[in-house]
Amino acid sequence: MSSPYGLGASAARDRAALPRSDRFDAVDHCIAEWVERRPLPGNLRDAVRYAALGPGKRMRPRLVILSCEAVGGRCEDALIPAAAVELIHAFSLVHDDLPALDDDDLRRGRPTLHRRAGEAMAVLAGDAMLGLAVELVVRQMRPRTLAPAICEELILGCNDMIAGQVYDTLPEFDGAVPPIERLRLIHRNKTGALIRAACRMGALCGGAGEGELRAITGYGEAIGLMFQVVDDLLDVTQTTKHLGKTAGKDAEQNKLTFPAVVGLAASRAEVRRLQEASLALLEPLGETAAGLRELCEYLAVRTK
Ligand code: GRG
Repeated sequence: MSSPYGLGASAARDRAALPRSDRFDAVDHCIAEWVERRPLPGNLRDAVRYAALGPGKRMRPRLVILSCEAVGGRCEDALIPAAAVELIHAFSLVHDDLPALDDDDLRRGRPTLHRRAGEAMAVLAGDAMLGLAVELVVRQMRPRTLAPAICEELILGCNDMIAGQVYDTLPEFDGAVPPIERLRLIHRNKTGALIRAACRMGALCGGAGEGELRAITGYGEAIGLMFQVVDDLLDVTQTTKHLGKTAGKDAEQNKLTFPAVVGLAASRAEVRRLQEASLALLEPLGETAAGLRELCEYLAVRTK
């Protein structure tokens, strides 16, 4: 049996479920506790809980924790940025689904937040999750001396993600820029920036040296692009039911995607190239980077 999007024999094992671990569950506890503790109107709290604690992959928090461990740090040192990056990610999904942007009804196999709680609440809950993420780091990051650097990474990643969304949905490209370059710019910002930030925050929490931070940054950039190429492939090869979000949306909206620009075979080859590049970047880190290696291999063959 081959992978549903043709990534070869290793994908025959459908690794749709990521390995569970108490240290990843701790991220949800951290978000839940923060959202419970922070004074908020009850309906806003419910909306934030629905969006931030729904059945997603928690890939960005995993990257924070595994990057911290890859440079010799401990999971608990990375929990606050791990929770913060998931709040930013959840904000981006809620706003991305709004009628003014993607206008989607389904997210994580459930109604989108604006379908459930109305458009005004979805806008405000997205805004709130952005604020809650920054406030969480400012108030709870330990050691406190790391808070400015973590905030900087988080907000740079968030702002680049928003820029990427503009390149994707409201572009103002010079006609001379070839589609593949536009596409790389969109993916690097829209999806890659927050993934890169997740990796860098984890490395900073683990006390990475210069060389380690460079390796983890390169890894984050490579898997950020790989993640989105796989996402582009899944959009054309999977069903809405399996994905838990509307499939075929990119083609319907005439989006620039890897399959649309270079075709399916070259997109699959790009995934393999990026997977190999990511793994090569981890080599100098040795055994402590085993978790990042495993995550990279899963992300290359994921089916949702
Ligand atoms: C309107 C102020 C304003 C901001 C909008 C919408 C937006 C900013 C950014 C969009 C960024 C975006 C949706 C990028 C797509 C990245 C992507 C593939 C998301 C899906 O990530 P998964 O698969 O989702 O990790 P789960 O559900 O598993 O967490």
